[in-house]
Amino acid sequence: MTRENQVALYRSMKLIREFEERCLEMAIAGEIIGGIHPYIGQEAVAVGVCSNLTERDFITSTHRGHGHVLAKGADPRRMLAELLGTLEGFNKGRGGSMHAADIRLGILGANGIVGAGGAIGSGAAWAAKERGNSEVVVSFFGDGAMSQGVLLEAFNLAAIWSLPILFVCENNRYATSLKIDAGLAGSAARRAEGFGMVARTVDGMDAESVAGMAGELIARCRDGSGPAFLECSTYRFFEHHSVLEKIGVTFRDLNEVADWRKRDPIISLGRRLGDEVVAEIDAAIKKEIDAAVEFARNAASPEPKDALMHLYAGPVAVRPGVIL
Ligand SMILES: Cc1ncc(C[n+]2csc(CCOP(=O)(O)OP(=O)(O)O)c2C)c(N)n1
Ligand SMILES: [Mg+2]
Repeated sequence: MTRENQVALYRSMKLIREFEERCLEMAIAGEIIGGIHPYIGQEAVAVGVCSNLTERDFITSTHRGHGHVLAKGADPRRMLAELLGTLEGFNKGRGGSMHAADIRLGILGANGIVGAGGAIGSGAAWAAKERGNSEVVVSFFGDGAMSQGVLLEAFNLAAIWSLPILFVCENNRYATSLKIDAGLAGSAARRAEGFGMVARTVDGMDAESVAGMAGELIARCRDGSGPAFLECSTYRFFEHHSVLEKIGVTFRDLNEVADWRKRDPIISLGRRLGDEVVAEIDAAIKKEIDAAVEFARNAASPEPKDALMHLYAGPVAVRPGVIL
């Protein structure tokens, strides 16, 4: 990988880390109502995968979605404004953390329903295939989604119809408090192979490895070879949700958490880049997130009388003469 690409990966991971650390503080302080699911620790997955996408490609995301949305190019100012429920958010504050979406960038949304993004992604991939260009879809989900019926149905249709979609399973070993051994029979990647998909596993704590492996699989999707599956071995550094951080509840062995923290993807890549480059990028990102916080805090909230506006789409022209 070129140094320029390594710098881009580092920059994008650091942006997510700084954004999420600030969000976690704001959630614990009660400023982000409803709290957040922090993505801290898993940055290499979103960044490595999305480094292979263009603005024309699509992603679907999860309840732990901030990292995916930022890695796909969303503006952190408008994203934070969304989390604060303001009119400057890209969904006018109606989406919030778990439904943040910037459709113009192909971000089809974070999603509060575990496993649902796989079905939405397969639909988008079907549409892309109909359009006949080389757009692809990436659907991110957690290990917990692997046992949701809707996701397995999406695998089936994607494989039967040979859709241009990469399914990315972020195996962080837990679904809330449920350890993977107690929640998932067999292996995620072997299950995907059962649907006839090419399936690979990768070290999800290393952005360069993720970028390389995702690049190969996305290229296959783009050239019409059908869906593929990537299982990324990763770990979240904080608790499942900010409220658990606030009240100090943990479901995990703290030695295990400490061991995974030693494999911080940002520190590892930073070491390869050197202190000077890292210090410069870190300072620039801090400024960018400071500005995002100020922007979001100054943004206006919707009027209570408008609470029900912007919740449903108006008529959509599917194609000339077809309006739903
Ligand atoms: C269909 C559905 N069932 C249950 C929940 C409650 N829930 C929210 S997050 C979560 C755990 C998901 O685990 P995983 O998919 O591994 O993602 P992670 O939180 O580890 O990123 C559960 C069970 C939900 N949101 N949707
Ligand atoms: Mg999980």
